[in-house]
Amino acid sequence: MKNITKSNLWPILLASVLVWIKTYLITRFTFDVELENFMQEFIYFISTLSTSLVIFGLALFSSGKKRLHTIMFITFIFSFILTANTIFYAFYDDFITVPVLFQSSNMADLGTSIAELINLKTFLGFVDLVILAVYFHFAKNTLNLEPVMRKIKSSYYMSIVILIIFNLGLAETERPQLLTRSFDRKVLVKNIGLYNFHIYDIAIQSRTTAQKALADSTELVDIENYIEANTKKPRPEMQGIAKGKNVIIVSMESLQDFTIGSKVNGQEVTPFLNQFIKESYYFNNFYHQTGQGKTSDAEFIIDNSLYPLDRGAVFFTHPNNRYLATPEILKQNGYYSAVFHANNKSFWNRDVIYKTFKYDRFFDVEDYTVTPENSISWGLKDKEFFDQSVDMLKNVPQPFYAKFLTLTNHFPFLLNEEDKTIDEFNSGDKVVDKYFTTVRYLDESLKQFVQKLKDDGLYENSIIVFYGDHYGISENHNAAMEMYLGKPITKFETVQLQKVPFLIHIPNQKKGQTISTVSGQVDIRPTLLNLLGIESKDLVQFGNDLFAPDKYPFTVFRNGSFVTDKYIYTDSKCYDKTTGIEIEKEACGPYVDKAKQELQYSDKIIYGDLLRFYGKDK
Ligand code: GP9
Ligand code: MN
Repeated sequence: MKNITKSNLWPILLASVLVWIKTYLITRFTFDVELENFMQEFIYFISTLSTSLVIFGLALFSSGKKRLHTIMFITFIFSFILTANTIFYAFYDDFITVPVLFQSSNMADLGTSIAELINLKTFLGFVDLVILAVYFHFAKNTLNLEPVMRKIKSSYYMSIVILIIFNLGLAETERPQLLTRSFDRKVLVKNIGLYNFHIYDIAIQSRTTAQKALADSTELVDIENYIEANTKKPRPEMQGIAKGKNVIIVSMESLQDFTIGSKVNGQEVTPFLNQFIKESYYFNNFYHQTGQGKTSDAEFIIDNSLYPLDRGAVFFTHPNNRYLATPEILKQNGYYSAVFHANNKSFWNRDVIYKTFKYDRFFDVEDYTVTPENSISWGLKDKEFFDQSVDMLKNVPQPFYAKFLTLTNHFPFLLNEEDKTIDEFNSGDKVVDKYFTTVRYLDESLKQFVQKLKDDGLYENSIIVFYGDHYGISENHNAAMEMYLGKPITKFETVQLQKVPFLIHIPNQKKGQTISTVSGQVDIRPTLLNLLGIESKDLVQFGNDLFAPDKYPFTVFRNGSFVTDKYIYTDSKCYDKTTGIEIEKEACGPYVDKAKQELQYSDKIIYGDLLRFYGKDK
């Protein structure tokens, strides 16, 4: 031990450890990263060590006084980043991201209160800088500042690589798909540490910026021509039938269409929806089109009629693009828009992208009364959620566009005994068995919701839209699903299982209609805008009005699979839709290209931020 201070690595190791421990202590007590068990605490504890070692390692390449200056400089940068984040966090309850640095209005907000936020504690962020300065000053003549041998440098970095792999491995087991499904910045910081989070953030940013920089307005012209050629005329008798009405749109968490009309142990799974469908327009060939962004992808598709991205969640990767989302279009027509969701506002980066979409108000978890009694699993129970939401909705200016995101029917489908009103299924697969009980709970909550809208006088003037956001039961549960459905789940069936319920209810509609057009989430926006009588033919959107008499029977999934009235294409195989039998690929041929084309166009819009040219390109 006595020799370590004689080693030429000593100043570097000392500075790394100081930054590491300082960061751990300060962030642990300023950021509200909820660490639930020892493993999470351990991951969080070690997360900063590798970063500080990597960066301070730069000092290996200098010697003498220069090495000390490099170390001091790096310590200053770390201290600055840490302190900036603690100040920012105190105000925004969030971490700094690259786009935030360019949001001048946010910064202005911060500017006014920055003085109040700075206190003595703020300077703790610089404590190691002071320690090092004093120590280096008095010990400079005894420190070993000789050049470091190449061999030592490589083993130094090799050990860090091992440490990083160890850290990421632990984080991945604790939080699978951390980096690909990173929605909550707190979750990221909790698992990879503050500084690595910034590196990750910069990497995402530079990828975005590069693609955007190369884009030009002619690309949008091609896409607009494609869309124009594919847009069908709306049905005149449907156009404007809901003019001036409020829109209430509900995301039904993980609800798949196979539950509609189905039973467990002789008990109906969705009695309310089965009834409501009879009084609504119900689309029974409607598919979700989400990717890794799950609920947020569904929201993205519905508000923009664009496809989500092939990887990652667009809410997270491109929240600051120019979009022309439904709230913005409706705002131009006198509407107020709001989202109701009793979850942390930064989940899926919603707080940021909702501003981009021009939502006027986001009622997040802070707006609700959440207690251990009224919540389960992911949070506030849906019945409570709707109850509290409608009370708030009463004060929202009309006409409004209000979106409600439910939560209880989310994997792992937990429910208190007293909320279970039907039996579980009996496949032995817990997930599938419980799913039916939470679906039933969701169904009951929707019933109460509609009733409360009626009781509170909001029903008469509102159209009600329900959609399933994405699948609830993944392919990992095929065996149990085969037992339930009584048939083998082939690739063909898997595609059919991506159907989610979608229905539109016009107030006082008594007679429903089941419409079997092949359709998907991209079609919701054009359909809605036409019902509201809002001009939409020039919009850049891939969906089509589902009431249009000659709607093209074609729905593309995010992975390139698609469904038409005659065929299903998946896993590079073409199936006859009526028999489910694989047929020669040529039959699907022309659609394969169209599917690709459409997805590529949509990706180009997002990666190239092409809508910033909208309206200026002609
Ligand atoms: C949480 C809710 C569920 O806010 O959106 O997310 P999911 O995992 O379904 O995307
Ligand atoms: Mn969801």
